[in-house]
Amino acid sequence: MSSLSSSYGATAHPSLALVKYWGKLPGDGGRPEEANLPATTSIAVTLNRLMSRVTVRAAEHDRVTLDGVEAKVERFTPFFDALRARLASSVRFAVESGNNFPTAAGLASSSSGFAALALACSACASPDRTPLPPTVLSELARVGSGSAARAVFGGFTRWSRGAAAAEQLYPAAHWPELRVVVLKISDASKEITSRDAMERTRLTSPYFAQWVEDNAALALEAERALAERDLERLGTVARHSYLRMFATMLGADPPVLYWLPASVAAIKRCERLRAAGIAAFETMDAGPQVKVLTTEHYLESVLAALAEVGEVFTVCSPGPDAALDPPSNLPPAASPTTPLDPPTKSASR
Ligand code: 2P0
Repeated sequence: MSSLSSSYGATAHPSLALVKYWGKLPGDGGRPEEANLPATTSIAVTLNRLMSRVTVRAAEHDRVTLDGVEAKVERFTPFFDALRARLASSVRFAVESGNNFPTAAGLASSSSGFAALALACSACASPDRTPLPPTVLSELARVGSGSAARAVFGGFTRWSRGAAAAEQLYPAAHWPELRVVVLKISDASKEITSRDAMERTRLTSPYFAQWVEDNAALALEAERALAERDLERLGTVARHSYLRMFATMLGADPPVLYWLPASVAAIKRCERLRAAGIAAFETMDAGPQVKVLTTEHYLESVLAALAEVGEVFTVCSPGPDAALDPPSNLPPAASPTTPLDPPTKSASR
């Protein structure tokens, strides 16, 4: 069993949805097994250069710091409780968590954060530090944040409508030439959390039912494009998914709009690149940042064009599974005093 002095570190990488999860199935009666069950099937890629890192210790009370700042522990309680129930454990957790990218700015920090937490907390609470199987970790991470179900796995993932856990479709090696250019439009935290925006959309947008109905065909098309590594096809379906997600959000009451003028400039820039025969397919999430799918072949042209409209934060390839630190030689927790390297510093394209 874990002792008060042992610490457990884990890292995970955010999951970028190509076909989006936006909306939950109703019926969350506060039971963890019903939390964050998706109304839509999502298809995603895990991004290698963006990273969350957590360190967990057994403690008297649950406690979480994010990038060195004490967080509201209630946000984490359903996840901790689900994990304790699964392991029949009464361990409380002291967590230090950090990201090498802006938190709560639409770069999926909750996906990588909860995926890393599921690994580290389960090691902390289980006998002999044995990690739980990935599908169980995915289920537990989902209780913390839906998209975290996918971030447990590297490479390419599917999280089906209503499914308790996500699954890996292909490891990262399936498509090593794929690149995702992450364009930072703003690092301000979003005005409305994705959780609240998603729920508002479900409850008030007259387009929500149609969004859900339309999703099944998009997910299927994305899977076929992925199987064939067909970027034109995958990029086209990814654009349909994010644009229809935002169309549905705009229909909410009050409407939800995460875009900034520079986001639109980036979208238009991608349109011009495609017209010139350069593969550049953008997607966006719950924030103003723009992520552009391309391949190694087109990368230099895409980077040159996008640098005119925003700050290229990093360039990612398909990334690895969430991972527990090796048992010895644990590195220190990420915090403002021990910052994670920004992804561009170590980036070698
Ligand atoms: C996704 N997003 O599929 C979608 C696309 C944002 C846009 O999952 O309430 O933090 O914790 O389950 O996972 C962001 O929402 O929401 C998200 P919760 P989450 O990646």
